[in-house]
Amino acid sequence: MAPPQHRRVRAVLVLLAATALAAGGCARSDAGNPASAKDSGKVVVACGATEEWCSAMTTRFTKETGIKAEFVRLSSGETVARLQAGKANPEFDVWHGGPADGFVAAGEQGLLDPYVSANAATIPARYKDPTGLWTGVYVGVLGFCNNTKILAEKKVAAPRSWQDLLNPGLAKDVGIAHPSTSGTAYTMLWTQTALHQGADGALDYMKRLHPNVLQYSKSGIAPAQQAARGEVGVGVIFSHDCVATQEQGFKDLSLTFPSEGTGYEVGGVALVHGAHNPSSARRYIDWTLTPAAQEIGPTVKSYQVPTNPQAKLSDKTVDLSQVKLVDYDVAAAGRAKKDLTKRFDAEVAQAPKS
Ligand code: S7P
Repeated sequence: MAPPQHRRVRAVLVLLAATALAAGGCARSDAGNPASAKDSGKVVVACGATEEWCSAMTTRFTKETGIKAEFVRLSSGETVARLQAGKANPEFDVWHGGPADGFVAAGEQGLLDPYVSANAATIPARYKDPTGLWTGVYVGVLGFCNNTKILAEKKVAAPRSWQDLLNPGLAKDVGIAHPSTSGTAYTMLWTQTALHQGADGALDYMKRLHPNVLQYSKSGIAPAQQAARGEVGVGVIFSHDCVATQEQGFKDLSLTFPSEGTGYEVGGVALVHGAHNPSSARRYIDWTLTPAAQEIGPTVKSYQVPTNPQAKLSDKTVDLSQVKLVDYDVAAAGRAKKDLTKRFDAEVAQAPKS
């Protein structure tokens, strides 16, 4: 038997080893627990609107809170792919901007964590998920962004219906994005689902439109530039992106809306699952819902409709009561997104042009 002082030393060593083990075990289990993850006082944002909007938002947030904010501008489908790739070690803390059906699709894959901000109380119920998976920050409406000069040369009137868009006189003269990457284009695809009572009718419409499509761009904003440069006669985009492009000096652009009814987005904000900076991320989300944050858009030519009823409207913002809207079910659109975009790719985009 060891002498008493050796027994005491051994007891202390055992105690130290046990403490170290416990601490190590604790650190290992904390690493997988977003609630107790460390927050380094910055927020990394996957941002779905324009570069200018993303930059203005993150800059102002930092100015008002002292919390550093970085962003990467990504289209909707790209964001879901990046969140999926980084699921075990997320590169983003918040997703801000882009149609909410993309957020629903991400939620289906466990890529977002619910967060009900106290500031969400002022946002109307139709513009937020009741569990806090996403909260709406703006609303945008799809429209036709027409290059009047090109259409005059072709002797084609500016389209005023989805039916008009099928005019053979517009062969290869319509710009839209690919719904797998673009939230704008997915909004258009789901709009057809609403107008044609389901996926088969929607895909049938998109097949008939296909000969008129010049190319399916990656980003939903690209068709505005295509129309502005005269590469196409019509771009199917969110109307505020057409207004912003007109403001860049492209005076030949005109805006029309489809008479059958058009689709709309609720641009979202959400907490990324397992975010490395969860408290900063929540503060960022809280802030995006304030009137002050939602009034920043027009300062950088982004004229979406704010979801916070207390935010002031720009006179360039579309009047939702003047546009016929389809019944757009964001949750259903999001749940269907994976399968519907896959079908679109196989049955429409990859089909040979006639
Ligand atoms: O320009 C702002 C805006 O139209 O950009 C988003 C738009 O869907 C572009 O992203 P995609 O490339 O994914 O289509 C809208 O959320 C936003 O209003």
